[in-house]
Amino acid sequence: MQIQNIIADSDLTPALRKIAEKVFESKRIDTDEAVLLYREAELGFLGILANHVRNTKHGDRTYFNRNFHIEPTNICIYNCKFCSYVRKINEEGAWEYSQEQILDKVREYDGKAITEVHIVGGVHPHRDLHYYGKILQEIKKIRPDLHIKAFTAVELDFMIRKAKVSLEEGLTMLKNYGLDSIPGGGAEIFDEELRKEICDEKSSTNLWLEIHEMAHRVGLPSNATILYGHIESYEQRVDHMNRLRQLQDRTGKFNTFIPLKYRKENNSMSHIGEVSTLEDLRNYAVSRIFLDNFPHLKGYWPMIGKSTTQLALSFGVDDVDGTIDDSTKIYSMAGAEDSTPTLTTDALVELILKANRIPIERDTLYNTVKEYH
Ligand code: V47
Ligand code: SF4
Repeated sequence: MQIQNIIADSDLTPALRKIAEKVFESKRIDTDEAVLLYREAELGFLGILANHVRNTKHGDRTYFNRNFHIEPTNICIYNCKFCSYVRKINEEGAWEYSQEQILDKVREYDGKAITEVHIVGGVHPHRDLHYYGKILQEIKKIRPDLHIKAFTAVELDFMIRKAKVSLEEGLTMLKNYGLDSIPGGGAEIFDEELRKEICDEKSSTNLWLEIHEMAHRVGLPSNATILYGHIESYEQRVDHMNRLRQLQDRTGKFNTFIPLKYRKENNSMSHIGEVSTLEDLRNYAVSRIFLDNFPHLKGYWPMIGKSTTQLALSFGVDDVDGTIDDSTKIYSMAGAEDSTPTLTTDALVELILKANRIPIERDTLYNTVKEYH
């Protein structure tokens, strides 16, 4: 009923009506149509379309997992302008955990029903893939069942080059050491000009895409992110998603798209400020509508806060990430809503139930661990 009403709405421009028809017929929208949605569509219209896509894929099912983060170091050779986290060796505030300290963090979860460890950090100049690979190997000895999701494409690029092996060899070696999948970070924004402006030195767009394509080919699924809400245009957001949609058409091994809202504290782009919650919701919705071949859309709650996460469940989001016992510092240092990002499983379940959705505890690959009613 709602669908017919939307299409019959006389206030709707023909172009928006055509988009609505496509979405309700499960047809793909093109890049111009996605830009038009950003520019012209009302929030309610976007919500109905995105919610339709979400409900077609997942109904009310809303996923979370039990995970913890390890950030081995914030020492990094690069200087991304949006980064609040990076330090140089011996600079105040720099940290690097030893191998033993990292393993101790894993041991802290002995006996706890955690299914995933998420490991990301800075690109340390002295560490290659064998250094990190051996840590993964030791983690698997302590906890063979734990899924290791580790290292952004930017970290992988450096550690593989440092070990002087090809991408295919490096990724295969890491897989053999114990790597199970790759997180979505380091994508930032693919437009080459803009990438030059905000993170000139880090791995190029083509390399990011090549690493994920190769990872998929050697059997490592991955996620993808976008850093939005800074100086990018709508066209550049759509271009970013289009490159991901094309890659996903070839491999089908991306699980989740995660829009990351630029946070402004303690970095050299602070003067730009931040976009509104309204813009966050619009962005989730257009992402859900455009990325028809991505199974999941993640609203990363430590970044946007709990109430926006609940709202986002009506704008295409079906996944809220995990019950992060350990704190991730990437966002708290950049001024995210939640400076101590921890939620118990009960609290996360409650958050989803209060938004009238069904909480599903999942593993990293979206197999159901437990359904909550
Ligand atoms: O690539 C850095 C972002 C990313 C800021 O795959 C910032 O499940 C906002 O990719 N404001 C790393 N964002 C984290 C990441 C991630 C997070 C959660 C889940 C998954 C997953 C992946 O953090 C970086 C960068 O885009 N970031 N600084 C900032 N000031
Ligand atoms: Fe280094 Fe990542 Fe920060 Fe860029 S965003 S400076 S690559 S830690």
